[in-house]
Amino acid sequence: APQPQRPRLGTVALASGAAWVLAGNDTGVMVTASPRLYPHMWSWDAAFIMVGLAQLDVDRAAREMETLLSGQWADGMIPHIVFSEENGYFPGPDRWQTAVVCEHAPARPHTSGICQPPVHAIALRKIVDAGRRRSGADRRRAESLLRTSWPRLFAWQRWLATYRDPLGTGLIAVTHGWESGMDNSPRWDSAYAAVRPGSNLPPYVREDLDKVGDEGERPTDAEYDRYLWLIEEMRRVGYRADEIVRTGSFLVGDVFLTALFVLSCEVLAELGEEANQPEEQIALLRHWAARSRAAVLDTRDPVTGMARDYDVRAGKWVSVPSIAGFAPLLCGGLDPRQQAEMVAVLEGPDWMGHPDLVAATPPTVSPSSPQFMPKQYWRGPQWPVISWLFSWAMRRGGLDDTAAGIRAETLRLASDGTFAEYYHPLTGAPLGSLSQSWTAAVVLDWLY
Ligand code: 9YW
Repeated sequence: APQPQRPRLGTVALASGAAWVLAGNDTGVMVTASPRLYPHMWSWDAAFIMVGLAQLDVDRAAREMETLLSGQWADGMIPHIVFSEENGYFPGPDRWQTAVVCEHAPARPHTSGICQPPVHAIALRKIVDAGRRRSGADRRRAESLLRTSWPRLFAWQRWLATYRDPLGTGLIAVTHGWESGMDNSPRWDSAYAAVRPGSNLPPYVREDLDKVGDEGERPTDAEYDRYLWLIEEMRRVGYRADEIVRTGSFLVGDVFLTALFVLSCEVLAELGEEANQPEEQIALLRHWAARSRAAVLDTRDPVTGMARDYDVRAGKWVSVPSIAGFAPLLCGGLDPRQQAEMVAVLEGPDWMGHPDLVAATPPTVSPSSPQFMPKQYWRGPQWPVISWLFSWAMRRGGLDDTAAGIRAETLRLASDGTFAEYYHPLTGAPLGSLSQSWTAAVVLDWLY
């Protein structure tokens, strides 16, 4: 395979570089997602950042969780952005107006009005484990965080189970592509095509385009109009969760997010047992996990075996060859033969084993697919954070060899030391923002 051209860092230099990125992006109460492009706290980024911080400083990791939870809505939703005092990102608090129109949103900190994938229980697990490996103050800090944040994370899982299961099957739905974390993945193209921005969409100016090397690495203006239109719809109904699911233009059962929901329910149930949390709540988590795991397995395409999203508004399956098709490898539940087959596809020539890839880590879209765009955001590039998720979940599920391979190959890609948001699969070039916190955080976790 072709090799990337940049200087490669050794383990110690790479770990120091990663710690340096996290320190550089730290405002004191939050590690922003990146220095210029995203100067605020993003919900799922924060979870991965905690995973990295836990290796460096248990107290700092715990404070990150507390900052995130200070933005939790009264109904349990963890918003996708907790805003810092910085400007320079659009849409900011003035556009969202959550505290103005929604009684559940906190007045401070400012928050957005949608959510992101639930991976926070994994972060809590990592902080608790790091605290227990150390002694004295770290252990006490982690145990106390476990007691205070467990009920909050339970409320978050319950919010998803309550408001985001429109079919009643356990397939958790998103009401905006941003909620999936994979903003412009081709998974959402057909659902977005049906979103018609109204002529009364208030005007806006994007702030992202001059902060990356090349505009072609970011979503298009037509995509942004739809992102903003959905927010406008939500604002007009006061961000009422039931109303958005009933009337919003976009509603898709997200199989990848659902698999993460399963994992988080299970991890939170385990933590709840360790911390003597209410038995009926632990039982509920296990019940949601079982239901949603069955829902993930039920999405599989009868021909390809790949998991699929379901467009609730259009009433149809979405069969786009994206990384989300491998969701069952995150949440488990396949029988051994089916699982081996799916691993073989992931490691095979259409995915990680594609001969033109610089590193054998999962691209977001198959390089064999006509939709593959190697430098365009969620339409092809490799995202280290997605590799970390697969590696972590596969190790948990007993797929140690595949997990170890993904770890080694992603570290090789990231050893250019740029900590890029995403990488060009065919050249290894760093793309999007550099010094991206979650990239640094997962590298740190892997090196410890
Ligand atoms: C945006 C912060 C976020 C991630 C998302 C990613 C991107 C924000 O950056 O969205 O404005 O484009 O798609 O997953 O949380 O890193």
